[in-house]
Amino acid sequence: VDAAKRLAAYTAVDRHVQPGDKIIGIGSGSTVPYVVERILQQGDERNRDRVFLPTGFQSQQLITLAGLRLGDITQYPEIDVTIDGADEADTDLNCIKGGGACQLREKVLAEAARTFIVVADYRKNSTVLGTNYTSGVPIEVSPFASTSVLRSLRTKLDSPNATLRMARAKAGPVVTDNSNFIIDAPFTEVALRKPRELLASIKLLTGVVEVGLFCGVVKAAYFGNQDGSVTAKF
Ligand code: DER
Repeated sequence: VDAAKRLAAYTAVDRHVQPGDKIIGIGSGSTVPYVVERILQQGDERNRDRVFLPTGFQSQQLITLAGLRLGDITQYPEIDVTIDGADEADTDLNCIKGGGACQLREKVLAEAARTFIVVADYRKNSTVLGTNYTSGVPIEVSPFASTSVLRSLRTKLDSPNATLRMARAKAGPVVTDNSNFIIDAPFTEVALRKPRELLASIKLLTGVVEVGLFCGVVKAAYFGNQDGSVTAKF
């Protein structure tokens, strides 16, 4: 799986991080370290006058530990290219994101980018969302509203198994980089076949900060395969 992640990341960087690209968004998760690895291989000369924008604390650490210059979205509101992972992508490049609980900042940097690219291993390459990623749609919510959002998801949006994401290495719920909670909400295949509509209906719930459905924002997705090939979706 790691070889597949590296393959996807290297292909994406080689095709979409050009010499003229100076403002670069770096996503979150276990695939993006290979993106940074490949960018470093482009050499100090090329990276010296580039700025790298993070999508959370992990991404920030990745950039600083690589010795790359850290920037902020408030300084650089227009990004040349953002590359990020995904939990799943369908045929139309709609994605479920938020397995790493970073989807708010990820979506801000995805929408601010001229080009937004997804990189993943073969397990994320689906026809319909929810086929391979079955934990549910990650939804960032205000802690104050988390109980009412849970109730609305269960009673109004047909997600009876929606649950608050609990931390493993910390007592209590997962707390995001924005001091919010995450709810994972499984939906039916029928609902996930219309991700834009589902996204809109979830966003309307009071207390929802951001939804881990990325629709109409991915320019291309690269999936590393077990046989050493790469599948590209546009
Ligand atoms: O939370 C996210 O959307 C991250 O990009 C993450 O889930 C990507 O998954 P990965 O660890 O397989 O790259």
